[in-house]
Amino acid sequence: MAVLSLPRALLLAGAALPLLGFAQTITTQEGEVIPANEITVAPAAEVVQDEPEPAALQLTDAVLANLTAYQLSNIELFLFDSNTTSTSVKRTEVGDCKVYPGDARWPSRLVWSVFNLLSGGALIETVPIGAVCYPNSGVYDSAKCQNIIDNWTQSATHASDPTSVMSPLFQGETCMPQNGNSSHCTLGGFPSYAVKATSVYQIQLAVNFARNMGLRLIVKNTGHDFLGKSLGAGALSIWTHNLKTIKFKKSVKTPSYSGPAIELGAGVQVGELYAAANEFGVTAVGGECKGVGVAGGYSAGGGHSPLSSKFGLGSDQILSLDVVLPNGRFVTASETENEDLFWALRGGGGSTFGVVTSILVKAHPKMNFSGLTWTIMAGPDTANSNDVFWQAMYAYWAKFPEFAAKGSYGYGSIFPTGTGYMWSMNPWLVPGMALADFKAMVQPLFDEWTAMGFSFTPVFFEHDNFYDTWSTGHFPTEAVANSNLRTASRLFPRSAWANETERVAMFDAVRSVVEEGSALIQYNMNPAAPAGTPASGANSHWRDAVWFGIMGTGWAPGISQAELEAVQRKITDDWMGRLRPYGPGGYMNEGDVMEPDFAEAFFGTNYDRLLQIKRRVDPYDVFWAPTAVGSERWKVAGQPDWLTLQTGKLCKVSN
Ligand SMILES: Cc1cc2nc3c(=O)[nH]c(=O)nc-3n(C[C@H](O)[C@H](O)[C@H](O)COP(=O)(O)OP(=O)(O)OC[C@H]3O[C@@H](n4cnc5c(N)ncnc54)[C@H](O)[C@@H]3O)c2cc1C
Ligand SMILES: *[C@@H]1O[C@H](CO)[C@@H](O)[C@H](O)[C@H]1NC(C)=O
Ligand SMILES: *[C@@H]1O[C@H](CO)[C@@H](O)[C@H](O)[C@H]1NC(C)=O
Ligand SMILES: *[C@@H]1O[C@H](CO)[C@@H](O)[C@H](O)[C@H]1NC(C)=O
Ligand SMILES: *[C@@H]1O[C@H](CO)[C@@H](O)[C@H](O)[C@H]1NC(C)=O
Ligand SMILES: *[C@@H]1O[C@H](CO)[C@@H](O)[C@H](O)[C@H]1NC(C)=O
Ligand SMILES: CC(=O)N[C@H]1CO[C@H](CO)[C@@H](O)[C@@H]1O
Repeated sequence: MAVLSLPRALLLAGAALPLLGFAQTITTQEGEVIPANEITVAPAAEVVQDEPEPAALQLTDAVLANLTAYQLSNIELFLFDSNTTSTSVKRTEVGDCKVYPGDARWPSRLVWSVFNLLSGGALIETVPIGAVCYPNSGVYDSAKCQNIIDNWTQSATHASDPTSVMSPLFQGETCMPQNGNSSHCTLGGFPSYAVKATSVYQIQLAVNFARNMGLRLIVKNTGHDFLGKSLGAGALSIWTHNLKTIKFKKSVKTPSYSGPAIELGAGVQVGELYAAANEFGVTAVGGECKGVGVAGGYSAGGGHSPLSSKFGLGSDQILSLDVVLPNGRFVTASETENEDLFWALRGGGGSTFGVVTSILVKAHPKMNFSGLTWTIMAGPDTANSNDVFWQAMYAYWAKFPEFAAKGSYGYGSIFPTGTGYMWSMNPWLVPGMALADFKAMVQPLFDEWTAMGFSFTPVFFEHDNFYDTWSTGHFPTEAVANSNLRTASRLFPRSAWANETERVAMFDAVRSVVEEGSALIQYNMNPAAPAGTPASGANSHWRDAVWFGIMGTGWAPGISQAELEAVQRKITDDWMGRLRPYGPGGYMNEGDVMEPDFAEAFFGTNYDRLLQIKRRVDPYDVFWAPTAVGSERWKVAGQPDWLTLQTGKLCKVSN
């Protein structure tokens, strides 16, 4: 039999590329040379007994040894780091840039077709999400186009596409569906190919291939990232969205934890976790918007939550992680295995140390949630003058350390209306607090407000579980994918409240930024690590913060390059420049891609150790993302120094 001996059942239907099988061959045990195609070559996976998906199918030495023995053409491109010959390793070492489409060393279509065979048909050549709106794209479809335009602000539209992202700025706003009749569809910052990962072996293959060929490699889960980290021109992308395992474990014991836990595949989203936790009768930690990827960028970057004042950051929930390393090997990191990685992967940032395939997180008991919402208007023709609005805001800000200490999550947004402000609290809540206690906590502030003539109408709530608290209208609806918008953020430490003069100067600085047109999305919370949490690589600035503020602004389409530069510099240099003295930290997941000292702002005191670990596990920089640990060595070519888009070659920074 000329068929490789992997189970045929593993063959997946639907190869996405035309297979030019005749040029690719394998040699049978009888010495016959036959074409390599979906019939003769099974996916490069070994079934691992007792492992559930996605780890049930892994790329192993045994699989590669078989494929080598069968002399499958080009198999050396898929070997692990330890097995690569000097020539293939050299590919990574010689180039000044990652290999790019059009380069002599860019893989031929034949090579891509071998990859597709070995990955069970998981390779997808990129067609930008908006291409169906472009009459000359070859895939024009007016009904599909209309659907994408109608659903553009829904995160699911982008999460379910292999390459679409929710900050289109960083792909160059190319091939936007809304512009189908007036421009051409180009790839811009989109990757060239994506692997639709459903099993670990496909991720291992992609990592080995990218490393051996010197390709740019990216990881896209949902595409929520605000800094362009799930994009990259000329890249191979690993798309983790379909890794959807959710499993409840009644009792898990680690050196620091004993209790229930939930195992989450890399693609599980906040809404899916919350619904599952509700069914299991427990409370799980995630973000506020339903579409964010819990085990992806969210917990890799720390992850703040409505529950953070009680249970810490998203990354503090993690008991262990399964991860494909830059060398292609699949390992577990926990308190007792690969301890350095366990430390780094919890908060040290996505797309840096490997591809996380699943995480095991703590599950907390069900509890009551009390809180309130409001919408307050200020400005002419409203109940509040702008002066009283700011007076009221200062009174609220002044109590942040106190509210944080009581377990608050105060999540609000302030939008300039042109003549005044709209302040939505959505919501302010305290996990585990009874409504009477919550009302008592807020009363002194409300008394101050009443005395100053501030008009406000709180709407209180209490629920006996988190799912109802989250899903019954107290939180805003997730809306994404705005064009021409950029954000930045700051973490303000408790110590900034100690001196009243300095505290008021900080409030004045924030006020001045909002008065100049920035929105302010603010969070009052206490994201300290709860006692007993193992140390982690999460940004040290989180730990003493009581105020997290996201600011930023948009601009009109089609403005000149000089005007565009002015807006970008205003955000990074002027606005953030005013606030950095008070809040040196920023949040990497909701931060400024141009943050001047990103190592200090996004990682704090953990940067040096994170960098050491990065250099050890990824000496070739297989993984790179803007502002990620170790990213200083590379730069996207052709970008100005005031905004980095992902639309060019990734090249080494000359020194
Ligand atoms: C509407 C909205 C609401 C948000 N709400 C919150 C919130 O409440 N709390 C909060 O903390 N943050 C919030 N965020 C920010 C969010 O945490 C980040 O955007 C985060 O990066 C999203 O991760 P993702 O995996 O879903 O997105 P992606 O954009 O797909 O990935 C983000 C980064 O993580 C990397 N990555 C993804 N998966 C993996 C993996 N398996 N292994 C290795 N690297 C991986 C990617 O390469 C990329 O660098 C919000 C963002 C948006 C747009
Ligand atoms: C390798 O090939 C041998 C001989 O055909 C087969 O018995 C074995 O199961 C294969 N192993 C793997 C992991 O594919
Ligand atoms: C790769 O190296 C490992 C040891 O690190 C060895 O066991 C394995 O057989 C090698 N595989 C191939 C295909 O050479
Ligand atoms: C493009 O033009 C066609 C025909 O006029 C129209 O039906 C369609 O809605 C337009 N598409 C967009 C994205 O504006
Ligand atoms: C929990 O909230 C419910 C309302 O959903 C309320 O009836 C109940 O008394 C609360 N329990 C506690 C212990 O506060
Ligand atoms: C508070 O800060 C101001 C301005 O930096 C300074 O002049 C003053 O001495 C400080 N007050 C105290 C009590 O430290
Ligand atoms: C979730 C959502 O808004 N879906 C909408 C997508 O667009 C179609 C129209 O093209 C609507 O019918 C759906 O409701």
